[in-house]
Amino acid sequence: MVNGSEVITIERFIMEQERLYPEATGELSNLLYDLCLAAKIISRHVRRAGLSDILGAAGAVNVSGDLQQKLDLFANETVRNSVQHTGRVCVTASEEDPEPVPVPPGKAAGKYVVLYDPLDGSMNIDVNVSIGTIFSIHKRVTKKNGTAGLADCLQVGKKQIAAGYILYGSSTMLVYTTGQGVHGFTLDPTIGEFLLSHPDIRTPPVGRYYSVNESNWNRWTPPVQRVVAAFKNGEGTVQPKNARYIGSLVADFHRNLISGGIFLYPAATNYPQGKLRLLYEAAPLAFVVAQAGGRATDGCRPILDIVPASLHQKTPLVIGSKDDVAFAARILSTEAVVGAK
Ligand code: P6P
Repeated sequence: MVNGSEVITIERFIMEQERLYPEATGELSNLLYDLCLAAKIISRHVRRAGLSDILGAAGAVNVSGDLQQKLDLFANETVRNSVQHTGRVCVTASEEDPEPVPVPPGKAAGKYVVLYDPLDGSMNIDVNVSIGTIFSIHKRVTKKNGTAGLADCLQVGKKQIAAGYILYGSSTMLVYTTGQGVHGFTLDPTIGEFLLSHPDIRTPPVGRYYSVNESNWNRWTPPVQRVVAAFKNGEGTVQPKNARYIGSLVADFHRNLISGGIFLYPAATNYPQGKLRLLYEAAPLAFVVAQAGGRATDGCRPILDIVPASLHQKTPLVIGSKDDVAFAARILSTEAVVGAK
């Protein structure tokens, strides 16, 4: 119950948001519902992962070299099947597919593009740690009578129409933005509805937590080491923070979004471009965090300003409470320039 008085379903909330735009056709609203359906289906299977033959590795790796899990592939197909038959989408692209997937011949191609990570953190599935789905929605840029493809996917983050994630945690939550704030919905499995539980999420300017895999310490540059040490021990006006790192981006991001915190996956000698993907991990979360009052950079540049050159392009990521991200950028920008001389 929200405010102890009424239940607001995601359907009602999306409709009320749509009414703010008289020119809205309802296609984006319906696309968001399609993603809700995918979220419910994936959630059902994630919740039963230990009871059905859907655990474990699928025996292949994706284009980024990540070992694909059976649930990865199930989630990948579920999202695509939920959006590609509706005439609202022209092309999808996923972490699990090497190339963009246009809607099948004979199917109406709509004006939206869906980029997604179907099940981020999937190595945590077998040990029952929270995992998530991340999605990014753009408008088609190629001509309607052509075939949609890569050009429709390689769009700068600040042009996103909507973005969000589903967190399969202690409860299943869907959090999204269309540029009008960030709103969180919790799935009530007894009625199969996402109910508004976190209206207008705002993230504190200074975080309680810092989230980073410190086993990479010796693989980082000295400026990165200084930033992490500052969050650990304090530096100047930066107070020491609690360390929290689950190793599942959506779970770490969501905790920090609600409580305040900073997540870092910097470049390292083993990940010279960073580990996380720009188009369907960093950019959608950067849109969400910006709408909640936070920030996201690659250490120096705003994530939302980075023009992608390839579909599975990786980027270093520093994301969360705006003052903490700004502190990191001051050090990483200055010392990066010094280092470059
Ligand atoms: P590491 C999961 O594999 C993932 O893509 C993100 O969900 C997570 O934040 C990161 O990688 C964890 O990487 O190198 O710390 O195990």
